Amino acid sequence: KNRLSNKWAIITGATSGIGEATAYAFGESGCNLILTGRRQQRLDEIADTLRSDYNIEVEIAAFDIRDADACRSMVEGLSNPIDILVNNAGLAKGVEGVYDADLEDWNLMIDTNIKGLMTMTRLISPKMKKLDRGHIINIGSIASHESYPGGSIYCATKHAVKAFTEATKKDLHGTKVRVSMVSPGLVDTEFSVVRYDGDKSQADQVYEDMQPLVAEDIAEVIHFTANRPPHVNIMDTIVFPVDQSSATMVHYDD
Ligand code: NDP
Ligand code: 8X3
Repeated sequence: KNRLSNKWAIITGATSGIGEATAYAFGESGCNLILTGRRQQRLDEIADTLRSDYNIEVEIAAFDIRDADACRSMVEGLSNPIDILVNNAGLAKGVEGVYDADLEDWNLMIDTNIKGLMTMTRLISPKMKKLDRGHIINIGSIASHESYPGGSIYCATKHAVKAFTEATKKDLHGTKVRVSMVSPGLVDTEFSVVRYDGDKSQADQVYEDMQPLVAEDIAEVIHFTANRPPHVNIMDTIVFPVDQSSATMVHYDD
C-alpha cells in the first residue's frame, strides 16, 4: 500500500547518495518534495528530473545546514505542513586519531551531523506536534552503535544522533508523531570521497574487493520506514552489506 502519495517530505542532503536516492524513491510514490543541500545546480537538475518523471511538486532550497538562520528562513517560507522530515545531511571528514585530528574537521562534523539535524528537528517538530501527525527519520550509522579507531568524532556525532532520536521520540510520547532512525553500514556514495578530502582512489579502496550497499538499498529502507501504517513506529534499522558484520569486520575477496 502506498501511504506517501500527495504527502510533503523534506529531505536534507539530497544532492547525492542516500538523500538523492530517497528523493527518487519517495517521488516514485507520488510524494511531494523539498530538497536541500549546498549544491544548487545538482538540486536544480534532480528537481527537474523528478518533476518530469513523477509529476510531483518539488521545491529546492540550497543552503548550508550549519547555518541556523538559513534553516529557519527555509522553514518559515514553507507553504505546506511537512509530513516527513528525513534528516540525512551529514559527513565524515578525516581518519586521524584524536591526538592529531584537525579541529576544523571536528567542528564541521559536529555542526553538520549534530547541530544541523537538531536545528531542523527543532524547527519542524512544533507543527507536527500541533497537528498531531508527522514523521521524523534520522540517518544514523553503524557508527551510532559502535566506535572505531580513526572515527572518534564521526562516531560521537552518530551516537549523538541515536541519543537525540530516542529522546525526541520520548518528548513526543503521547502524540501521533513518529520518530525513527536508519543506521547503514558501508554504502558506496560520495561519503568516502568527502572523508578522504577528495582523494577518489583512497575512497574507492574502501569498497574494493567487497560488495558495499548502494544508496538505493538505504532509500528502500527509509521508504519502508515512512510507509508503515500510522500506528507503527520503527525505532532503528541497522543495514549492512552481507560482506560486513560490524563497523570494522569486513570480508574482502582474496
Ligand atoms: P554523500 O556525501 O553522498 O551525501 C551527503 C549529503 O549531505 C549531500 O547531499 C551533501 O550536500 C549533504 N551535506 C553535507 N554537508 C552539508 C552541509 N553543511 N549543508 C547542507 N548539506 C550538507 O553521502 P551519503 O549519502 O552516504 O550520506 C548521507 C548520510 O548517510 C550522512 O548522514 C552519512 O553520515 C550517513 N551514512 C552514510 C554511510 C555510508 O557509508 N555512505 C553509512 C552510514 C551513514 P552538499 O554537499 O550539496 O551540501
Ligand atoms: C558511515 C559508515 O562504517 O564508515 O557511517 O562509519 S562507517
